[in-house]
Amino acid sequence: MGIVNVTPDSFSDGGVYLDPDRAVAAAHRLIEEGAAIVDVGGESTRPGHEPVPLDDELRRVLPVIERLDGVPVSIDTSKAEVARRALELGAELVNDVTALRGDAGMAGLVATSRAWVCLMHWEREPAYADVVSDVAAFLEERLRFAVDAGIDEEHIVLDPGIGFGKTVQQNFELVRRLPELVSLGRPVLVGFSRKSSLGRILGDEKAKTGPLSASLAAAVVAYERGATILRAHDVRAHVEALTVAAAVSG
Ligand code: HH2
Repeated sequence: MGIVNVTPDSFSDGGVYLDPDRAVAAAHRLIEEGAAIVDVGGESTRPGHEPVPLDDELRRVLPVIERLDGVPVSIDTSKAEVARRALELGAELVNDVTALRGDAGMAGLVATSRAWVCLMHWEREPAYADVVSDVAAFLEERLRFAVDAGIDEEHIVLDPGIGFGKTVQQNFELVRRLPELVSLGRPVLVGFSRKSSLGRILGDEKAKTGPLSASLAAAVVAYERGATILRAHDVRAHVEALTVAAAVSG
């Protein structure tokens, strides 16, 4: 999953794709580089981000998605109205970092439109007994909620939410013990690309991002431990690394 953030403030590519022409070109480039789907987002979720009003988010993402005919698109939003308009324009997956808790209309929308949905773990004030068991229990509960709301279980993807309310060690533990999340029976998405834990484990305690080399290491290990979808900014390098990892693992 290639990332196109149509935002001024995303943690690693803020402002780069705010212009629709550049965002559309980036989406096409990511597909050429081997992405299976492009995740278009109009609101940053980085720590301390500014909430984006509905109209601004629509103004950012719709002109981009409108011009992505033929490109598989995922819409990164927690607002049902943004998701609805994106789905009308052909988006296939709703990437909701609130796991259907941010907007009461989201679950029904996904159910009736028969879209795919990614449910991500994010607790704002976490008190983990065991981070992996707690994330697994959360995802299992959200999975049940989504199915009860009429969403086809076969259309649901789960995500531990790397970097969302977790320490550096907890982020790595989630990937180390990924099989415990894979055992919930749905495809697992991992988004470690450029995240600050990568820079911090390399010795910069104040890092806001991590380098490509570290992103690739995390993606390869996540893949080996059962991740199905890797969310990444640098698609060509990820496709190359994962192709080799797949060849080595046979
Ligand atoms: N991470 C980010 C945003 N959306 N969605 C899922 N499902 N999983 C993730 O790990 C995830 C996500 C944060 O990364 P990015 O989009 O690069 O930054 P920002 O939120 O600052 O726009």
